[in-house]
Amino acid sequence: MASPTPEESAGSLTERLKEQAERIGFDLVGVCPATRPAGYEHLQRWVAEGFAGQMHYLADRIQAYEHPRHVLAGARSLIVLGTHYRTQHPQSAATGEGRVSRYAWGSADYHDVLHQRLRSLREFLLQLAPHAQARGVVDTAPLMERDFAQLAGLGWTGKNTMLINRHSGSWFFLAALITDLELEYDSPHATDHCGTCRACLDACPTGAFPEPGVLDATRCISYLTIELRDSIPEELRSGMGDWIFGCDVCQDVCPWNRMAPQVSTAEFLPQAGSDPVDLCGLFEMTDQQFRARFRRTPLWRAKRAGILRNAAVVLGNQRHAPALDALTTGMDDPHPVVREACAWALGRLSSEPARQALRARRELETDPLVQSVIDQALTGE
Ligand code: B12
Ligand code: SF4
Ligand code: SF4
Repeated sequence: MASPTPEESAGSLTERLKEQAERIGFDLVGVCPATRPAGYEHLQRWVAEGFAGQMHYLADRIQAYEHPRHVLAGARSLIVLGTHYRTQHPQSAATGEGRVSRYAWGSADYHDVLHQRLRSLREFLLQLAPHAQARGVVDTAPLMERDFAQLAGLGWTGKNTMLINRHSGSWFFLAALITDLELEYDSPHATDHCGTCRACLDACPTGAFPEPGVLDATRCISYLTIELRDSIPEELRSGMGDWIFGCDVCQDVCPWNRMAPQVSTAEFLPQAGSDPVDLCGLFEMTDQQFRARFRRTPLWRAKRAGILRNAAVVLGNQRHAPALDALTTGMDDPHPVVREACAWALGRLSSEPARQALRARRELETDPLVQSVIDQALTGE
C-alpha cells in the first residue's frame, strides 16, 4: 500500500483531492472506504431474477462486484464523483420525430468527458503520492457506482433506482477514482427522501418497476432501445411512445429534479437535431453518414441497426403515413431486426401502398421472423 508524503495526513490529502476534483469540473465529490457494497446481495438476486436481460456483462463478472479490490488490487478508498448534465431542453417532439434521452444530447459521449477528467485527477493524486495506485472508472468496471455514491454521502437511491442528491436531483453522471491510499471518509447518506411519493412508479410507460427501488431492465425503454440487440417485444412497443434512445420519464416526474442545476458544459449542450430527431431522414443515411453523425455520441452504442429499429417502432406508434417511403427503404435493410420493425410499422399504417410494399418484400424475404411479421401485417392480425 502506498502512503502519502510524511507531511501529508489522510485528512489534508483528502481535502486537496476534493478541491482539485472541483477545479477539474466535478460537481459532487465524496470519499468512502473500499468495502463490500451494501447492495451486493441485491445485485445477485436481481441478476438471478433475469432482470438484467441480455446485459451478460453483469452476470459474467458478478464475483468481481463483491469488492473494489477486484477492480484495483489493494483498493482502500474511493473518491466518488458526480457530474451534472442538465442543459436547456431544445423542443418537444412532433409526429415523425423521435425523442432522445437527455444524457445523449451533447456532442460527446459522457464516458470520454469523464475519463479525461479522471485522468487529470489521477495525475494530481500521483503528484501528491507518487507510489500510490489509482484507477478511474465510469460504468464499465464491475463496480456498484450508486452504492458507493451513497456510501460517500452523495445521495440516496430513489424508488426509480436513481441516485438522488437533495440539491442536484438525479441529472448527474457518476464516476469513481479507486485508490490504495487511506483517505478521510464522508458519512454515508443514511436517509431516504422519497416519502410517500410514487410519481416515478406510476409514470413509467412500460411498468418496469416490479417494486419500489427495483427495476426490471428487460421492460425499461432505456434497455430496449440501447442494450437489446433483438427485436423489441411487441407488447412493450406502444409504451416506447416517441423514445428512440433511452428514456427520461422516471426522472422528469421526480420532484427532486425541479430545482436541479442547469449546466453549460460545452460537450453536453444539445446539438442541432439531437432531440427531437427527424426519423425518416435516418433511413436515407448511408453507413458513412451514420458513422459521422453518431460515432462520438452515446447513440453509437445502439449501432445503426438499433437506431433504425427504434425509429421504425416509433413511426409505427405514431402511425405516421408520410413515413411510407422511409419504412419501405428499411424493408431492404441487411439487418433482420430493422426489417422486422419496419414490417410491423408498415402494418400499423393500414394503407394500400403500405400493403403493396409488404407484399413486394414478402416475395424476397428469407428470415422466418420477418416473414411472419409481414404475414401478420398483411392479414391485420
Ligand atoms: C446496467 C445499467 C443500466 C441498466 C439497468 C438500470 C438499473 N436500474 O439497474 C439500464 C440499461 C436499464 C440503465 C438505464 C439507465 N441508466 Co444506467 N447503468 C447501469 C450500470 C452500468 C450498472 C447498474 C447496475 O448494476 N444495476 C443493477 C442494480 C441491481 O444495481 P444498482 O442500480 O447499481 O444499485 C441498486 C442496488 O444497490 C439497490 N439496493 C441495494 N440494496 C438494496 C436492498 C433492497 C431491498 C432494494 C429494493 C434495493 C437495494 O439500490 C440500487 C438501485 O437499484 C450503471 C453504472 C455502474 N457501474 O454502476 C449505470 C448507471 C446506473 N446508469 C445511469 C443512467 C444515467 C441511466 C439512465 C438515466 C439512462 C437513460 N436516460 O436512459 C437510465 C435510468 C433508468 C433507471 N431508472 O435506472 C447512471 C445513474 C446516475 C444516477 N444519478 O443514478 C449510472 C450510474 C451510470 C453513470 N456512470 O453515471 N442503466
Ligand atoms: S427510464 Fe423510462 S422505461 Fe425505464 S424505468 Fe424509467 S420511466 Fe420506466
Ligand atoms: S419520483 Fe418520487 S418516489 Fe420517485 S424517486 Fe422521485 S421522489 Fe422518489
